[in-house]
Amino acid sequence: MYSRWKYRKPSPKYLIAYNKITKDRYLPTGPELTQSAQLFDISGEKMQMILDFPTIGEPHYAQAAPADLIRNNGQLKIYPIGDNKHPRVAKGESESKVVREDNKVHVYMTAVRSHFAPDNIEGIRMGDEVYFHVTNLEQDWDVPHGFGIKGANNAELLIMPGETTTLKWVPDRVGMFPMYCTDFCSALHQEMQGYVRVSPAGSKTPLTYHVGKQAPAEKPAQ
Ligand SMILES: [Cu+2]
Repeated sequence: MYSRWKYRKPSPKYLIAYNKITKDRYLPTGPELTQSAQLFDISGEKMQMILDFPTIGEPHYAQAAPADLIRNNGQLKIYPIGDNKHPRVAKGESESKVVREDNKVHVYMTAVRSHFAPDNIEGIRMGDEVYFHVTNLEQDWDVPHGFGIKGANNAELLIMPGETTTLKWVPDRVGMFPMYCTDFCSALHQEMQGYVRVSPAGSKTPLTYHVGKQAPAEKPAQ
């Protein structure tokens, strides 16, 4: 293990230069050019540039850490799905469901390459509050999924492998609303989508939900 103290000390090996002016360095793409940075090895007799790269915005501060400090210290790659204690988790597609509690509708949804379950929901009514509890079933590194629904006034979700997060959505009009994955997850990312139908207040449209194109499962209205 590394002691923290060790890495509070400046390294005598490297120097970084942040450079405001980059004229003639990069392709002329507009009135402003990107800023640049350069990393030097200063361990020898003569300093040597070992990396020369563009940076975003005005460069001011930098901190460097040895790669091993990150690599060897409990790097988190996934959240084990078995340890997920979220009260509205769906640990598999068979646990996905939509449950009405008065005017609150809880969608227990799963995301895995490359679909949501359920991905088609009917029976939401004006006046409802819809809570999408989306569980990312992936147990592989670097496969987050996103979730967004058209008309949501807050944000989207970004769900790490094994995690469950919730988006609240209050429909403001009757109609069909697409929902979709908002984080590129595979070549079939664009297929991670579905629809929610919102009916008028007081409508008798039963709450149904299913995956894909098959006929709605015979699930009783709740
Ligand atoms: Cu996705």
